Amino acid sequence: MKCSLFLTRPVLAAVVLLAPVLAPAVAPAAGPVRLIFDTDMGNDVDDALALAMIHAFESRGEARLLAVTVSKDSRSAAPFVDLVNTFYGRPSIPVGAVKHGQTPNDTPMIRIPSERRTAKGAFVYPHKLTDGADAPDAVLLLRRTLAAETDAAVTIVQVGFSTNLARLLDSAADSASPLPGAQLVARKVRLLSVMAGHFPVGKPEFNVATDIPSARQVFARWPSPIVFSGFEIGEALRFPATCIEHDFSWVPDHPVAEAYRTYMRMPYDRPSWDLTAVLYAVRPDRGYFALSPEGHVTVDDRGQTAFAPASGAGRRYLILEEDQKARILEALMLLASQPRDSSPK
Ligand SMILES: [Ca+2]
Repeated sequence: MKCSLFLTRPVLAAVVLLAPVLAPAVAPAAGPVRLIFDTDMGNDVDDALALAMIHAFESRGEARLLAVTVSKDSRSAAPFVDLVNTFYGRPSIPVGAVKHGQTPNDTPMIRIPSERRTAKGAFVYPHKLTDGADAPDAVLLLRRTLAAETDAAVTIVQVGFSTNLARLLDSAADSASPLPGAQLVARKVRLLSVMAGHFPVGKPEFNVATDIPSARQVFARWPSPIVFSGFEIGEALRFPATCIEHDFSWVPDHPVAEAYRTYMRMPYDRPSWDLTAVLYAVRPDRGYFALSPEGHVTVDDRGQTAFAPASGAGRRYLILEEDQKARILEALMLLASQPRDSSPK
């Protein structure tokens, strides 16, 4: 029996609207994906693995990391980002930091690698930025970076709270650009790939719940398409401790492996939340994930997200198919542990 024969037209329309979509949310970029990485580095270790992945993509000519902005208001977060960038041979990537932001604590996974020194007193992981308070304001760096790019060139990956991007939307014209923030974003950003929320329904998620007003603002007002990697995606893709123990040993001291070993007692398999947002941002057309139809994403008073299908609304969430899990996890492991360029730029 062909059930569809018995569906009335409105029901049929609803079925079509809710069917997963395989086409990317935006056309893939020509050339390397021009990335800004906005991270709450230090609250969990997946941010560090995600940054390592971005460097692998840059080494492969698939991405260009324009800037990193930190949404965790911590003295060691920006220095840790700077030392990872330096470790991969790219010490001049600008790093900005939130002012008066959320989670103002230093955690061992960012503090210890930032402070550790050799017997002769040098940093084990060299870096110039030694205090997050000395980093430029994240919103100013976002405005400068976007202003310098061509139209619709930039993909932003947000894997922490929405504090910086909400402030960017509200920013006024300045010496970086005559455009107010929302117009600057509308002109320069092609896609926002975020790790946030829980879809289609779930519990309040940390990145949203930590700064609910900013999440609401970005999810409602952001002018470009947004693709969400919800809690359930990374939760279903556990990054194996064996990868940390074996695949990062091409160098005696690896800052990301050290952060992983410091974050929790080894061995443990941490969810790959932030890594999935990077993977989609750089390879949206490789069939790793299916996409939900378009809709609106709203946030309740506890930080729980809700999705309401609506054609043209410009927000979608990733859908993980069971038969893609092993393939995605292998890609995440290979990219995150990829040795740095032998001839760094
Ligand atoms: Ca994060």
